[in-house]
Amino acid sequence: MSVVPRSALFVCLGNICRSPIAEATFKHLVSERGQANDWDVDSAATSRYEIGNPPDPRGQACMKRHDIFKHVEKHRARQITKDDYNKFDYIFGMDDSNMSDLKRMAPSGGHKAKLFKLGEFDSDKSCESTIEDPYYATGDKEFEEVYEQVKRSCSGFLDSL
Ligand code: WE7
Repeated sequence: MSVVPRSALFVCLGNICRSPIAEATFKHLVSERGQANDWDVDSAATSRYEIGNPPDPRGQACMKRHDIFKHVEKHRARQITKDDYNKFDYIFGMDDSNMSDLKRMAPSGGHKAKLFKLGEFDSDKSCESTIEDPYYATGDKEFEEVYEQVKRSCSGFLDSL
């Protein structure tokens, strides 16, 4: 059975730590559900700072541990564009700063995409809805926490459809 194609864009500050992990995790989950071909999935930054850079080495290591790095191997950081707001059905930020940037950067006069804070879909309600920036982390623990939060949240979102 074919379905209406859907699209999701994951956004964080630099598009090198959290949002590539979210993109890879979401692609993995829709593949598991046999829906890979129904979804257009990408990630982007609110800032210009990391444009052109690959995912953070610690994020790459995390994704390799979970065998999902293949989904973002070719990804390079890009900044969100006004067009993204009308191309994607769903745009997800990771923290309150991302959400206010996403609202501020939206095209004036409305857009198609629904904006959500990804962690709002976390089934573990004891977790904060913010997926914290692991950029200044010193070990693997923070990236693993990002992965676990993102995975529960993406599953929760897919279950909500
Ligand atoms: C980050 C970052 C993250 C912080 N990825 N960068 Cl030095 C800088 C300045 C503007 C935009 C970006 Cl993206 C960056 C590099 C890349 N996850 N997190 N910077 C960060 C975190 C807490 C307080 C201040 C910053 C710049």
